[in-house]
Amino acid sequence: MGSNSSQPEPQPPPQVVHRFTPPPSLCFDEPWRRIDWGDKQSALQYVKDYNPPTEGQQIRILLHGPVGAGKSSFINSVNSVLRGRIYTQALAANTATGCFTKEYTTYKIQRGGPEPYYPFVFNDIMGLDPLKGVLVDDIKLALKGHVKNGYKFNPESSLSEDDRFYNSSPNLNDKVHVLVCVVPADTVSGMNDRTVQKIQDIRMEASKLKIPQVAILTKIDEVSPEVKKDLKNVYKVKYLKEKMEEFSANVGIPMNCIFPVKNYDSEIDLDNDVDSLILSSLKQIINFGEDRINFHQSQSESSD
Ligand SMILES: Nc1nc2c(ncn2[C@@H]2O[C@H](COP(=O)(O)OP(=O)(O)O)[C@@H](O)[C@H]2O)c(=O)[nH]1
Ligand SMILES: [Mg+2]
Repeated sequence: MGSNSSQPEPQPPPQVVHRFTPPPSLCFDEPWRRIDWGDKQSALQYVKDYNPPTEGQQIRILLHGPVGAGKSSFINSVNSVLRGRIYTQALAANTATGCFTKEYTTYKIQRGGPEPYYPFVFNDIMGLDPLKGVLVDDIKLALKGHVKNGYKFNPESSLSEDDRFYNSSPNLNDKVHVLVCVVPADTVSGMNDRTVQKIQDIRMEASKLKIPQVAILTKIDEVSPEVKKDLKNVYKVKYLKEKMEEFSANVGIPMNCIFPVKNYDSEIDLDNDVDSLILSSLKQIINFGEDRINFHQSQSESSD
């Protein structure tokens, strides 16, 4: 061995790993919207005790948004909060890998007690991809209750009246009562014009049918270190408020119908703050759904 053998081998410079680290956010001194963080129990009880005005009635909540927005996670999070432990697979069991083949599925949440399920149900639709998403015409059919469970959306052609999955005489429970647009906080600014147009088209149809509309801004923990550290900062972080305002201005959903949430994504235990935010949005969604049902009952349906 030569004399060089004791020399250390030249090492390559340490690799720099580029990871997206959100900058520290500017915060308001006081939250601009109130959440009673210490009293999750009353919001939970409100939802647990909720019953629609007429027996047998259910509130159908349709979530639409891009693949990966957090639609399934939101349904799973609601299921977890209401059932008191983390559920990750139960309601997403039939999620197909390809977005085109995803079936229209009604997700129910077990209640326990004399009523086996809660009187609100969820459907989700991959509706915002301008090229590959579910067609706006199919979303309109879903809103009116014409799409039966199990239907596989086809991005090329919409459901026809002679299809066995076409429900030609939808009842009040088949119709959608609240339309929820699910958008990740980090994509609000990069949304292309066609996506915005698609959201507006769907909204316009829902408005014609007098269906209330809500937006849920997910993944708020990923865009703000303050929120990641402490979810209670959600209504203090200026950046998040700006994103909500930007989204509101782009698609026309008023600020008081936009709710930031953090879904359960990797947790194994429930967290009071995560629960509180989920419950706060769910309570509003239920109230909007009830308004829609009351409207149905006070009007003879002429719109559809
Ligand atoms: N950090 C974080 N991750 C989330 C949140 N919501 C969803 N995710 C993750 O985002 C991914 C896509 O979510 P998913 O619910 O499958 O989206 P879907 O395609 O709209 O149903 C999953 O890996 C989730 O764990 C959230 O609020 N925060
Ligand atoms: Mg999904």
